[in-house]
Amino acid sequence: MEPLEIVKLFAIKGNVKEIKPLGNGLINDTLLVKTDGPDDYVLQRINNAIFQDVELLQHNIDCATAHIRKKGQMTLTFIPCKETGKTYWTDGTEYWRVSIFIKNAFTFETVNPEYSYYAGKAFGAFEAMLADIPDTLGETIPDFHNMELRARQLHEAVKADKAGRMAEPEVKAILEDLLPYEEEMCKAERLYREGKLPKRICHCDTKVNNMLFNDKGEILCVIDLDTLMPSFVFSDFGDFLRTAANTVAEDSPEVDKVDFRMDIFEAFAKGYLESANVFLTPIEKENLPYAACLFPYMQAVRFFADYINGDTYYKIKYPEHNLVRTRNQVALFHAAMAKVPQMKAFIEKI
Ligand code: GN1
Ligand code: MG
Repeated sequence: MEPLEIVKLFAIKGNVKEIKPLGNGLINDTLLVKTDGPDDYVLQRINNAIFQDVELLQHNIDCATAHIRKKGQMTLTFIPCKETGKTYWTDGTEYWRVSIFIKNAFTFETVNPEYSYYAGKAFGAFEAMLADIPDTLGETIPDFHNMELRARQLHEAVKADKAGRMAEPEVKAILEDLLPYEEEMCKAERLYREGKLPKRICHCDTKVNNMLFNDKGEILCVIDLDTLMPSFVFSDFGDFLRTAANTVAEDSPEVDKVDFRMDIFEAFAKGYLESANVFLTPIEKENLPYAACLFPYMQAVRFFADYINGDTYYKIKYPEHNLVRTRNQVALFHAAMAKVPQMKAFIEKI
């Protein structure tokens, strides 16, 4: 079915004038639907190979957006399907959903320290807002940010060598670079097993471009809620810095230009702690510098495993795209690791 036919299955207002691509997510297909009515819409095809339980995914989103709206905060509004009343439509093969396009909002691929401070406040507040949600949310991708699982998946990819890429000398070198840190990076799972680290409702995809800003640099709301699920707070803290504190984009081939920006870290950490201090435990706070290293590491492992598997997960624009992303994230990981003492000192100071 064509996007135009699909959007008409939802209770939208007005007539559709134009449909065009929107944003640059790596998983779903996103379209902007312009109408002659009061609202324009975002039409998305949910990647069902990755999100296998769309019913649960939309349940999480419906509960979270209702809870946030009840607290008077801005969030995404999903439009029900006319026939079923559910916030998604499926023909058994494809899964689609529609939300209201938020006007006068901007997304960014990079942010300055001032915007990072606002982002920190917003994500801390987002987690605080969801801390008392009465519904039970499930893991839309089970063990999504479980580093032990991601490490295991890398080992399986290496063993299976489906795309024959283990023969590339650089691939072997990257593997040797990553392996010595594996145990250290799996610390969160150990703390969890020891009962020292809680899971909370987190966003789990706090890339810079998953936030809507107004023209003053304030956060209007957090978008891309597919991965909203119980996780460690490290997810939101670490993944924001992974994208925002990198001096270049996550897929920039200019590896020698990769660095971890302390000014962004400090601004974000300050904002985050201002709003999240009310619920964070000492262990969570103490480990925020670890989170800043964990996420480049985990993303390197994920991009790398996908490259070795023959690029089956992330959308790629050219054959070496996942390898380029891996090099970049490995460089960012090392840059962040080198700054852990500075990060610790800053967290202690505030
Ligand atoms: C994916 O959908 P998008 O592009 O916002 C991925 C994230 C990665 C990110 C890397 C469900 O996010 O976990 O960090 O790409 N989402 C999923 O850019 O795997
Ligand atoms: Mg996105």
